[in-house]
Amino acid sequence: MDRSYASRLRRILGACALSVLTAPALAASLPAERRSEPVIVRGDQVRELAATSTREIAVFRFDTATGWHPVAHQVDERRMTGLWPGAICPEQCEERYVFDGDEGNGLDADDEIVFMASSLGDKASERPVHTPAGFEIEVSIPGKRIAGYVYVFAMPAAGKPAVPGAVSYSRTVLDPSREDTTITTDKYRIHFSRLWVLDDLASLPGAGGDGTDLLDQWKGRAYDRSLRGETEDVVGLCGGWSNPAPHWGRHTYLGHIAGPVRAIRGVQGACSWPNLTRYDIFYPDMAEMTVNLRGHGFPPGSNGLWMYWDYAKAALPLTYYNAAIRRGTAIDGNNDSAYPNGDHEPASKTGVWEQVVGPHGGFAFTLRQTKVIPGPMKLVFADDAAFHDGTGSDPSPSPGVLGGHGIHIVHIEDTDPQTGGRPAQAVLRYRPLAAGAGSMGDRYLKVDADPLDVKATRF
Ligand SMILES: [Ca+2]
Ligand SMILES: [Ca+2]
Ligand SMILES: [Ca+2]
Ligand SMILES: [Ca+2]
Repeated sequence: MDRSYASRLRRILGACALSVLTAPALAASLPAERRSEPVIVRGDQVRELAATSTREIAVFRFDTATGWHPVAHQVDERRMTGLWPGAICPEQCEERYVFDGDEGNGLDADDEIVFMASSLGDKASERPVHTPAGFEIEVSIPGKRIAGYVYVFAMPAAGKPAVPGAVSYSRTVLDPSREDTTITTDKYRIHFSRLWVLDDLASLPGAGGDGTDLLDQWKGRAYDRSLRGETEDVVGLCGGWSNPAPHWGRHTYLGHIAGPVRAIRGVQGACSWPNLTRYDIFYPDMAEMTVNLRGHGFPPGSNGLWMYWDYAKAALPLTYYNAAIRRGTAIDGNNDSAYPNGDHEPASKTGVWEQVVGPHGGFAFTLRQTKVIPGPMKLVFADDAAFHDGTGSDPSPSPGVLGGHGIHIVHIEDTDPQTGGRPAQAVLRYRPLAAGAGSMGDRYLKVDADPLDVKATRF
């Protein structure tokens, strides 16, 4: 595309730039839990744009009253990547985000154009003047007639209007095992102090919280919840600080992407599971952790794996809810006789929700098995200030567990393709809640299990 086209387009669109933050009418009629959903258009849905530079992909919405408006979006490239040296694709590979800049082939089949459902606008009848053919993206709630639209065109990067970002990702490496990484949107704040250690979780005023750190630390365990097991502190080093166990030692920060609508962080390896990958994606209203479980089995009797959240004493009072305890149980460091320390309901293969909320705000959690985990999984809970699980610092001076909720994979078959296993995948989403929020878990789980339909047609 030539320069005169770029300048014409800038003139046409320039007047719209100020209205970027105005909520479009149709998106406003979506339920709140739908407005905060990401919409992902894969490259193979817009084939005629193949090989277009990702910088030249532009997304607009049309408003019947006010015309065309640019939409905050980003294009994240992905490529098939071997899980270990010499791996043969596709069985021994995964579609991985390109963290090192440019894939070098423009938009291709597995790349993702992403924007938020809150950006959806009206249906347009014709393209903006001078704009070559692109795509109409129709987004609808499954089973409902309501639909919203955006339009994707190729245009010179110089002609694209700037749209402010909504996610900040800042990472400083302190030493080989420690980092100082903060993710902030106007709705929440998250902090990582190690590859696997998430130790700050706050609902911010944009979501109706007050910014208090609700969390002591997220806990990830193998074999035992106590220090006898491997903890999230050392999972990136396997065998402890002095024994990085080179044959197990592929624990790698794959990199990150920080764009206007999402930040993505990739990690590979967790102790004796070098082929596991974890991707954390941070959207303006929601964080999403995808774990591709690939590792040796944990046989019956091995005690399996745990992942749970442990809260901060300074954030109390908090109340914990799930589908089995809808009235909630107080998090106060004393086990509720009706919901004692240990394993509880089996975690449904189709998805579970949990929620923690108090006067400082809270979070709703959903967990789905997107590739079924070959082994029994239960909800686990511990609200026991005297139960020492070995990591974290709260309640001080002797760290116990406050409202520790999450999952226990009691045992699991081999999931490592390097040894013939079939990989499993779990997706955890967590969303900030307002102080004193009512139960949102059911609604969010429905949204996650039944995402928006995305249809692309030539326009
Ligand atoms: Ca690609
Ligand atoms: Ca590409
Ligand atoms: Ca903390
Ligand atoms: Ca604790």
